Amino acid sequence: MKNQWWKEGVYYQIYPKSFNDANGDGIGDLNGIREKSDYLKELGVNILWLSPIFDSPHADNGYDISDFYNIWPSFGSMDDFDELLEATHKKGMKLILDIVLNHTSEEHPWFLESVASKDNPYRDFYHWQEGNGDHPPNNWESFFSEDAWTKYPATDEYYLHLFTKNQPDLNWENPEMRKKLYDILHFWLKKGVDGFRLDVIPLISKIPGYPDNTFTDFNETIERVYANGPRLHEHLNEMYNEVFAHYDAVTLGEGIGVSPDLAPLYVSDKRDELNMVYHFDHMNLDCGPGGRYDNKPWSLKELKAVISDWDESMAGDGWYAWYLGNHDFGRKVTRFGSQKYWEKSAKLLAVLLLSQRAASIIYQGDEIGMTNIRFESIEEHDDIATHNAYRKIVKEGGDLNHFWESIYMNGRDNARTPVQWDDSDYAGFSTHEPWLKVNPNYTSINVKHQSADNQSILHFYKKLVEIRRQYPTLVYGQWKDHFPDHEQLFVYSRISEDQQVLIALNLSDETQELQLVPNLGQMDKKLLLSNYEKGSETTLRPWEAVMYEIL
Ligand code: ISL
Ligand code: CA
Repeated sequence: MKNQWWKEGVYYQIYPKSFNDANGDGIGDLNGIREKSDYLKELGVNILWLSPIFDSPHADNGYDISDFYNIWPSFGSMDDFDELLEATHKKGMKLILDIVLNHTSEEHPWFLESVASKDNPYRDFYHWQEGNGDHPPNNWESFFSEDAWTKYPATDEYYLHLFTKNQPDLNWENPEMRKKLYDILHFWLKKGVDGFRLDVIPLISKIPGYPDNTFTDFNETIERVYANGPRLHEHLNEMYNEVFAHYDAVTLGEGIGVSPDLAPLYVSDKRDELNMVYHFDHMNLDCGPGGRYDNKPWSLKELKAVISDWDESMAGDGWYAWYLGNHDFGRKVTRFGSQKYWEKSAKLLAVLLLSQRAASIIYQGDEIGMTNIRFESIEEHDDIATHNAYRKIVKEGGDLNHFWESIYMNGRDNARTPVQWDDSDYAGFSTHEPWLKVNPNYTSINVKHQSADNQSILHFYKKLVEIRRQYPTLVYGQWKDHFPDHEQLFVYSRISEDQQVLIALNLSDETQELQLVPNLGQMDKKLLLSNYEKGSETTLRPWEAVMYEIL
């Protein structure tokens, strides 16, 4: 297996709207990111991923692009972007952009042309269909709790949108449309960006004839109906040949609907499609049959199985990216950690994040253990997905208490509250009231406090990122789970020819016996990292995490 910068780099995802506001209007911006480039450099991350920065009406916070060639004015200008790119490169870091090629905004000029008439040359850039009598063309439901088709009165036809009606899906069957997308990618790559995170890329090829969905489980619907369409791999291969073959740039696909069995089709070295995908299998562990608004307990055994299945699938050929939260989910410490052992569990999760055979992605604010927030009412929420789901549950008379508990655990706004820089007003994110409420715990959880405390979560992350750099076996080494069935302990090794690291994690509020690891006491070893002061070799305390080099 070939070593590559994009495999071993530590990624840091920035949600620009919430990262840092330089001009005091309550909205994070590109200059705000540039102001923090020393902070990021010191943290040790080396690839920055920016959630979409293109011009957009922000119905879905930029995942609805109206102009691929310009920056959203609230984020800044193209000059600001060029300066950010230069500053990032000067500091030895790379920058990748998040781009949406499955759909545009309804305000994109192509769509405005497309709605105008049935014979407009842009008509075929989107999916237009006649209704079924008074009904939409089929029974598809969008990801955001509404019909996936909306009727446009002027021509009496429906257009397809797998997300909100503000996000019409592009028709990849149309070669001119594809060519225009490739031109966009070339434009940014020529500017010097180091790659792309490709939003919902598995969804670009639709099943011809748009047959009805017969699955009741939404995840199954995603995998078998919306994602992995018949021409998907043909399109990805064409995009590679037309665009990415000409640059040293990374492609990270958002692997929605991608199982470990299907993943090699996307990322095998032999296929010239994408470099990596990130999957959703662990993100779905706490979702009941009703999906993300139907929260249920998760188990460690299932999490281990997810990691093991993916590791096995990618072991010979291919690579994936690993994360424990992003802008679409609850904060990882609230979801997978412990309330009682907040600090210990945040550190343990950092180890879990940065010790897999995959590219690690840190989500902004996780390096200080930012937590979920409990909003008082639906009005305080911004996320359109949350609003739609709420409307639906009210309409259908569903269980509102369960809905709120699910939102508290996994609502998307949890991860979108402003980054907590210090304990001044608005957490030092802005001098103006931010677009989304600051988590009230900013007075105790913030970067300033943790920078000054060398036992903090922030310092722990720095150490860990450095260790991952010093121990390539943590990136490339084989992965071996010692006790796949244990419900509290997660003990695994990373093994290469000349290096071996043992990782032991206790994901519970109780002390656990560790003699489980045969001969640990007799082994010649060096403690690389621990989240308690003095480690013991026979027990692991609540949420204790240790990493040994086996000599
Ligand atoms: O998992 C989800 C729904 O069950 C989502 O939160 C999300 O819609 C899905 O992961 C796809 O995400 C991406 O595309 C969306 C955008 O809203 C998300 O922010 C983006 O990450 C539409 O562009
Ligand atoms: Ca601003």
